[in-house]
Amino acid sequence: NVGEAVPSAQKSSWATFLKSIASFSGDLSSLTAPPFILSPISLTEFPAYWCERPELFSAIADAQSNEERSILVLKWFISTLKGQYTSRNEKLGSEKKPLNPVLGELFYGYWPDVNGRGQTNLVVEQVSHHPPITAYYIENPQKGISLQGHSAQKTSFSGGSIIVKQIGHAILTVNLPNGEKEEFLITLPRLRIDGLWYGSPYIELSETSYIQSSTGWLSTIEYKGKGYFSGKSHTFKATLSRPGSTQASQTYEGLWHETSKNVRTGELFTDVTTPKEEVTTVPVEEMDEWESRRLWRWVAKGIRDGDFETASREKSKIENEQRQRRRDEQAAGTSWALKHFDHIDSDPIFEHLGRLFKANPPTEDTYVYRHNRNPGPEKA
Ligand code: CLR
Repeated sequence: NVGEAVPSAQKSSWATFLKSIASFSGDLSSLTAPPFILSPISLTEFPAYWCERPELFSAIADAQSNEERSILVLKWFISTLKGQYTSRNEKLGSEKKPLNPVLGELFYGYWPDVNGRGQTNLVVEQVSHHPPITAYYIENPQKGISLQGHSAQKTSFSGGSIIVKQIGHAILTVNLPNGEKEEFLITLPRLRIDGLWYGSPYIELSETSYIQSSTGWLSTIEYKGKGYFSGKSHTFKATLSRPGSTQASQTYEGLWHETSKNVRTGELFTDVTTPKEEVTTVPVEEMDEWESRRLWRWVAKGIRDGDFETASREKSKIENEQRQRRRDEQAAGTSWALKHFDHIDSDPIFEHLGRLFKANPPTEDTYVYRHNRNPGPEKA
C-alpha cells in the first residue's frame, strides 16, 4: 500500500503524483508534488556540495606528481558524494523535491581560509529555466584551483524508480608551480531514486563516471547498490590507470558515504564520517533580490512552517513575475542576459579530454565563467 512515510491526508495526492511521474519523462521540476515532499532549498544551492570538505579541495594543489594529483582529485571527488546524494535524507528526512530555480537566480558563498588552506569562493547562476540548467564556478585563488561546471537532468521512470541521467560535466583546473595548467574532466554518475512507493525517496548511484586528467591519468569509478560488490548500498570501486594504459595502477573500494580503502595496501582512502563544513553566505537581509535564499525566502518559510497556502501563494507570485518578464522580453525583442557565464556550443576541454577515454557523447556544450566581471562574494 502506498506510503507508510506519507502523512495520511496526503496519501492520495502522493499516489496521483506517482502516477504522473510514471507517465512522464523529461523535466520533473514542473510536476506538482504534495507538500510533505517539498524542500525549501533551491537547486542553485546544490553546487556547494562540491566543496564541503575544503581542505580536500585545496590539498590537490600540494601534490608532488601527476599520479598523486590524480589520486587527490579522486579522493576529493569521492568525498563529495555523501553530501551530493544523501544530505537531504539526513537533513530533511528523505530526498525531497527542490525548488525549481528561476532564470538568472544566483547563489554566492565561500569557505573561509583556515590554516593556510586559502578561501574558496562559490558563484552559481541558473542559466536556463526550460530545461533547468545550473552553472557554477568554484575557486580557491590562493591555491590556484578552480572548478567550472554545469548541471542538468533528464529523467525517466523504470521499475518504480526515477532514473536521472545527469547532463553536464565539470572541469577542474590546477595551476602548477611551473606555470602550466593541469585540467581534469569530471563526468557525473547516473542516479536512481528508490523508495518512492513508501514516500521516502533516496538516491542510489549506478553505472560509471570518469575523471580524465590532461596528463593522461584516468580514474574510472563504478557505482553499485545493494546486492553487488559488497552487497551494501552506496558501494563504489575506482581504478586509476596511468597514461596510455588500461591497467590499474591503484584500486580503491568501499562505501562512498562512509569509508573506503586502497585495495592493495588496505590503507584508508576516504572517510566522510567526520563533520563537513557548509558554505557560508551573507545574511538574507544583505542579499540581492536575485539571490536564491532572498528570492525564495517566503516560499521556503511557508514550507518550513507547514504553511503551504503561503508557500504556494508566494511561489505563484515568483512564477507570474517570471512569465511577465519573458513576455516583456519577447515584445521588446530582447533576451535575458546571463550575469556570470557565457554559453558555448562545444567545450574544447571536454572534446580534448573526452577523446582520451572515448566519452559518450564526444562533445558537450558548456557555460564558461566570465572572469573580471561581477566577481561574486569577496566578503570573508
Ligand atoms: C543536482 C546536481 C547535484 C547532485 C544532485 C543531487 C540530487 C538530485 C539533483 C542533482 C537534481 C534534482 C533531483 C535531485 C534528487 C531529486 C530531484 C534529481 C542531480 C528531482 C528533480 C525531484 C524528484 C522528486 C521526488 C523526490 C519526489 O550535484
